[in-house]
Amino acid sequence: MRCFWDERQRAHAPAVEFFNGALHPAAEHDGRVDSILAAIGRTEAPADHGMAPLLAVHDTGYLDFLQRAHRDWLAAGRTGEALPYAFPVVGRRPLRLGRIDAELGRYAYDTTTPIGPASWEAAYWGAQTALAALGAVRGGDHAFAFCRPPGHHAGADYCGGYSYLNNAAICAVAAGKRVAVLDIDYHHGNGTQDMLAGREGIRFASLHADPATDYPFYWGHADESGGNFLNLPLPRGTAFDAYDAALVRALGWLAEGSPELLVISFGADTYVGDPISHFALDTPDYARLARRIAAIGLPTLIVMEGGYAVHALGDNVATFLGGF
Ligand code: SP5
Ligand code: ZN
Repeated sequence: MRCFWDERQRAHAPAVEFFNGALHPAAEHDGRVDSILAAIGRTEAPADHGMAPLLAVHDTGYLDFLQRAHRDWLAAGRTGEALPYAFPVVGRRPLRLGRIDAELGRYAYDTTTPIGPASWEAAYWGAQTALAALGAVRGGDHAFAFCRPPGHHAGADYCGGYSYLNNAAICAVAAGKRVAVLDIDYHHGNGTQDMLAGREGIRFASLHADPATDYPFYWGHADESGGNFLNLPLPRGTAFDAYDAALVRALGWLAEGSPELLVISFGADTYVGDPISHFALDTPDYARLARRIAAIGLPTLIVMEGGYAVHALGDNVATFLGGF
């Protein structure tokens, strides 16, 4: 399978994230890169498709903010990475915001997604990596986009969950055909759902930890399905058999849309040893999942999302890709 990666994605190297009342070492750190690159072998660098495919799904003000946020942070006399601490309550009226802290809260929904000096460049080349892999799939093949930072928690005008640009949504819309988007990261793909809801010709299905117990809490509940999206939350402890049964359901529902292309948001944080997650898939299970998905016979773009057990991450990714 052709694999795409751009070295500029490495420069996003967050040090810390804030949750449960304390700063923790960032789970989405640059050590994930070598684990995956060593396991997948040869990669190709993307061409530059420019801003147009990003602007097709993201808000102009948000993209402008991402590009200048860290400069504005430094200009305010801060050091390190920009993190929000105050957030507008849902339904507050739009305001013209001046101070960087006000804007950070406006364009983010959590405190785990720091913006550093190289975050925009890394996210931009992550999106270009996804678009290059999409181009490779157009020939009728499968391709893997090693995107980093991840994308599926980012919405049209917000970052969160270590995500800044939604690579899967960018590609689903750029493809310009009937697309099935399958999200099999441990966490609900809230940004992708928000961006693709109601889009003609696109269906979105997500398997994820029950948001009653797990991040991102406010999306992905079982009764939050309808129209062009389907949510299948699963309890902590879910292992292969129950996961596979939900996958069969999701694939059947996606196939009803007669898709011409499958986009997979792939997270390896469903792994039993993941440090921030609570499912129980083992390394060989990723090949079984891939074979299940490949059996539907669609050209497939695989986009990297989460996965934090660095010692096993490369193996899990390579095993998944090998199953195709
Ligand atoms: C792309 C992706 O996988 N983003 C995930 C963001 C999850 N952030 C959750 C932060 C809270 C983690 N709680 C961990 C408890 C460890 N004992
Ligand atoms: Zn995840």
